[in-house]
Formats: sequence, structure tokens, C-alpha cells
Amino acid sequence: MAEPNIDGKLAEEFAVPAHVEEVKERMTEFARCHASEGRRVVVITSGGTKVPLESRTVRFLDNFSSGRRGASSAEYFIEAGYAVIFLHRHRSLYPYTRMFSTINMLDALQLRRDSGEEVVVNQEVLPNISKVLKRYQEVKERRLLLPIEFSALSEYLHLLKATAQALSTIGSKAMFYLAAAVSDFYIPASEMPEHKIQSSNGPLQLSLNMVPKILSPLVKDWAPQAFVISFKLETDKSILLDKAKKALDTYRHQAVVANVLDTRRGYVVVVTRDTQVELSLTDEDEKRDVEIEERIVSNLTSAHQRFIDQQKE
Ligand code: 9Z3
Repeated sequence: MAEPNIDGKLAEEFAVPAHVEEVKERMTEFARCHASEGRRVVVITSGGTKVPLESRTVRFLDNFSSGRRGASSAEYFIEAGYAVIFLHRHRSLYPYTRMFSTINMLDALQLRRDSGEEVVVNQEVLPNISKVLKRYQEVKERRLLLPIEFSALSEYLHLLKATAQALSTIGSKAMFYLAAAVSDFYIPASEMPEHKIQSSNGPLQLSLNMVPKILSPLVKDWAPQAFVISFKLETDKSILLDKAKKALDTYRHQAVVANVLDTRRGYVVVVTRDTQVELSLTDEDEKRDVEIEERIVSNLTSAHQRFIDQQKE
């Protein structure tokens, strides 16, 4: 069993989102439908969590994550034949549209000279737009992507639990790819001031609790047959692999993708109990716009297949 207090702690100290049951039903149906067609389902968590300092929130703690890894990985998983539940931070990068996220929409549009009303797309500003739009529409029509949003840490925790329970119905066909940058610290609901903290009261001292380690009940109780990948982020390269191995020993899941903040776009190590595989991009890859997520997803989809085959033996 998981640490007995985690379910209780979640219920007591983290506000339950009003729509969690409805989302759980949608996810259960999504997983059932795709699994019955022989498709595997991956849950991708993506983006950073927001930790409020007041319950009527004016201020909050956040982190650096752009959601790019989660969004690009979603596209590669879909290309590999998966259906994707994309549990992401509101307004973080999104599959397909991520490619145009830095473009001002109005710069990409033009009024047709002769009509004055009709709008056309400037393809120089939006390179590849027709190719990306075609793929996006196919994915939408085939309902291969189920987007679920979170902002606050409490929403992330409850929605991830609901996702794990929803996917427990499809056993080893489910993969969890936990790329979100989740806060380790929070202020429990019972200790959070309701109103805006006043600067007239002087300097602010914050005391933060440790966020419960959600990976533990996820692996042991909520989705015990699933293939689970966590991510380990450090800024100090010298401790990265030890921390990744320690996480595997503690949670007993299938793999950790280890990365360092500054080099995360070009270098990761996929660590399992018996192996350690370095994935990296060469200068040539970068010139050709190859993304490291393509290699991560290729490595993990093969490992997932082996995991499923082992369960059958
Ligand atoms: C990661 O390590 C992801 O690779 C990144 C991706 C967040 C670095 P971006 O969103 O960046 O593309 O900008 N995610 C996990 C980070 C994390 O919080 N891991 C915890 C830890 O390292 C374990 S859950 O302790």
C-alpha cells in the first residue's frame, strides 16, 4: 500500500476541482474506446504548477517550464500510434500550435487587396501552416488527443489521480509520461490567508510544506499495471544520475528521464533499473531541426512494447 496518509492529505489540504468526476468519466471513455481499437494510451503531464499564496489568489509561486517537451512529445506519440491525454498547464505550449507560438496572429494575416474584407494567410510568416493544419485536423477528427487543463498544484494533483484511476481499466496499455515541473512545496489550505497579503504588515516570511510524493500511490495503488516514466530535473549535473536512480529505487516505476536545465533540449539520459541510455542531438541534427523528444519517445515506445509483451508471458 502507498503511504496511508496521501489520499487523506490530498482531500484535506488541496482543494478538489469541481469538474474532476466529469473529467474522469471522459478519460475513462477515451481510454476504453482507444484500447478496444488496439491503441495504447499515454498520459502526458506538461508545464509548471502554480502554488497560490492566498486563497483569493493575487500572488503565487511558479516555475520555468514552457511545456515544450510535453507538447512536442504528444505529437511524436501520436505519430507512433498512441492516443494522448494531454494534462497540461493552462496556456503552456500545445501540440501543433506550439510551432507558431511566437508569431503575432495579425502579422500572419492579410486583407485581400481586391476585396478589402477577405482574409488570407501569409505563408511566409507561417511556414508549413498547411501541413501542420492538415495533421491537426486529422488528429482532431480521429479524437486522438484529449486535452485537460490545470493551473494550480491542487488541480494537477487531483486530476492526475483521476487520470490514473481512469486508466487503470486498460492495464499495461497505459503509459504515464510525467514531464510537468511540479512544485515540491505548497501552503496547505488550512494555513492559507483568504485575502491579499498586506505589505503594510512588513516583510513576508513564508513557510511551505512538502508536497506529497504522488508517484508513490500512482505506481502502487492507482494504476499498478501501467508503464510509468518520471522526469528528473537538476541544475547540478554531478548529482543527476544518482537522483534518478534513487527515484527508481524509491518508487519502483519503469524509467526516469534525467535532464539538466540548461542542456535539456539537446541531452537526456533514460535510466531504467538495468540500463542507462544517453540520447543527444548533434550539430547536424540541430541544423535539420531534429528534436530530442523524437528520440525520447522512440526509446520509450519500444520499452513499453517490451513491457506489454512481458506481461503476456
Ligand atoms: C522535466 O524534467 C522536463 O524535462 C522539463 C521540460 C520541465 C525540464 P520544458 O517544459 O522543460 O520543455 O520547458 N520535468 C520534470 C521536472 C520535475 O519537477 N521533476 C521532479 C524532480 O526533478 C520529479 S516529479 O524532482
